[in-house]
Amino acid sequence: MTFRSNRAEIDGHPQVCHHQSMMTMRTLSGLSREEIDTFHREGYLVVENVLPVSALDSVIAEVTREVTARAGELVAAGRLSRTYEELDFGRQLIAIDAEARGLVAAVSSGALSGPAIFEIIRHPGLLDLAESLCGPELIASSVYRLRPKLPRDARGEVPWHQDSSYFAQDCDQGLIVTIWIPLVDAHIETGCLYVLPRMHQSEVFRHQPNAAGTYLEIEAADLPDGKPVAVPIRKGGALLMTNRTPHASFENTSDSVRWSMDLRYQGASLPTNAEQDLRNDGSVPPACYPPARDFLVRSRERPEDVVTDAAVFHELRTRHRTQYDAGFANVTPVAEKRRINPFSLRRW
Ligand SMILES: O=C(O)CCC(=O)C(=O)O
Repeated sequence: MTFRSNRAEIDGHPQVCHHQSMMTMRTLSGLSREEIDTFHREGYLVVENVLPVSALDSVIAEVTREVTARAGELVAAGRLSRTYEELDFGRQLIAIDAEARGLVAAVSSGALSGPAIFEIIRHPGLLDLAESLCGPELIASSVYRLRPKLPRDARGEVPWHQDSSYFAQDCDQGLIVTIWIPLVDAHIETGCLYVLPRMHQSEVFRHQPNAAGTYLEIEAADLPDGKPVAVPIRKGGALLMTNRTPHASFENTSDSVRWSMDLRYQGASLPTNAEQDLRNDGSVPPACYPPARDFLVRSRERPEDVVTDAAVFHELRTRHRTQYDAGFANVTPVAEKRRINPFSLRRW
């Protein structure tokens, strides 16, 4: 397989994370003591069979509707020959992208925020995992990402980075858990994630924008020595990482799209804008990632403030982002949707 220049040296043979494969749904709610210890020691943890296929299939159906609707608009505008809706989830976007490249960006990242996406973010199985690490007052971050990684497409290759490189420095020492979930089986050929174990104990390494200006990356010279581990995950499983765990994903050499989502959670003691709208004077409440709106997703102390309505979720995050962009005159044109938000660039 092809690795990019900023990968750690791995003698051409990545170590592969082998985890117990259970065919039945996990019954344990939350993480065991041993799993928590592993997470804190290694900086990552694989949890299998945590999401029922039905919950993921709802997301797939919602994303497929969005892709087909947007493709329909392109057909109407004469920019696409047909919607390719007869193709399956792994292939429809490939066929569309071959004719109209803009559609991938239009559905990627945080562009979609429908009810099935909201239900996955607040799925009790995932919240139990997040609670085991972040405590019972749980904030979900609006910085969730939907990622279609197309075959042999450099746009989907994510260079080595720590998520903290995109966040406010005040949050470096806190824990923001990333829960990475594949919507289809993710293995080495389709472009699963790679992690550098035990490096999360270090500081945040130096990051720079990559050549395309789409991601922050740790350049080879700044990458710590260590043996990357490939982390294949089956549909229904999850990879948990800290905000300082270096990770990357490389080329999809299969012939089908690797769809995944990465979700983020933190405890209420870290800076968060979950309770605050943007101020009228345009100033921005402190948060680990101010451009996006957080929201309370589980609470024993204030259950009445937990966001449980998909329409409220959609409205909150859309209004916040619109006002943030307007206030800071950094409205991101559609063509630039995949560029790094100026907030994250300020740090580097
Ligand atoms: O899904 C990928 O390929 C990259 C994910 C990632 O970088 C993240 O979850 O922070």
